Amino acid sequence: TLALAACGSSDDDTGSTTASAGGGAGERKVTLVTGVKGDEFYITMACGAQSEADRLGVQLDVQSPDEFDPSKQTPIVNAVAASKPDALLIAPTDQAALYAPIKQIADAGTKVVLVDTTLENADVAVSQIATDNYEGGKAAARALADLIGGSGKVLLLGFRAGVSTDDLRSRGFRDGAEELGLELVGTEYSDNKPEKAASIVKAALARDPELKGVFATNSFASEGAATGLREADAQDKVKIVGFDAGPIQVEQLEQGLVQALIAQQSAEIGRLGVQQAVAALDGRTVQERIGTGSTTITQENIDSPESRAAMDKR
Ligand code: T6T
Repeated sequence: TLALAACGSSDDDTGSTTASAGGGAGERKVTLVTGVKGDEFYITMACGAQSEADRLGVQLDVQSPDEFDPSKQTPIVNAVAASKPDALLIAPTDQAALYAPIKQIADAGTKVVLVDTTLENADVAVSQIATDNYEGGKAAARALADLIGGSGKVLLLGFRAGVSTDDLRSRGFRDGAEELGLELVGTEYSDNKPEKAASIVKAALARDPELKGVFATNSFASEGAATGLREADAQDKVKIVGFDAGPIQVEQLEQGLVQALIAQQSAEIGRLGVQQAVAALDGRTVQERIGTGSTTITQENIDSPESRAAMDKR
């Protein structure tokens, strides 16, 4: 499968050659629906899911919308429902809008595991696995406070309101900023587009030349924020803390365009998702909620084994 082709060498030595190596008609089918195509966080998450699927002998199919948008993800969920997989792993792109389509597939007997993002009402899922995003947002506030010397004006740059990860990271950041005495000048959304993130940051800086820091809540927001500051020639004045550690972000950290990254355990979320789905299918005990941690990566610890392991793969 595509997902496996992108997964690098870590599990190549198992000799596994995708689902076709598995059993015949009786083999269980698991579908993973990610938030968006081409996003290294989800690519890495899918690799973790694939290695666990190989280990447990289940078939994994990965599907991704072209944009991070509930109106693009919903038809995919509906098409997956028609194929009646045994289990669905999904990262809902909206806390409310994806409820009905996911409920429909759950009611038809597919076991649902929410990975990365969640729903306002998660009663349709047997398990939810996600980074502790609220804590991640607080960690971002601490990192930014350190970088700007403890006080000053900061901008919160989200990617999409109504997505659980963004909402929780933002809440954690706001609470952390308040506790630490940072002055939040505003919250804006980049629609998961680096270009939009870049122009938001340039406009914010033009409005407020005193701006000292930006927290960008995901990889695309962070990538664009860094580009925007470089274009405004303001990379020395304004510090950026970004969520995620994709290849472009790591490069920007190395170049000093971004000062800290809050990295997730992307592959682990995928691995645990398949593990919990198979436990549910086997009638074994399932963990309703699993929180995974985050790692703050800076130039200082960028080469540590822990930081390297937390980076997403292309
Ligand atoms: O930050 C991740 C993910 O956790 C979030 O839900 C959506 O954006 C990413 O995929 C990064 O691009």
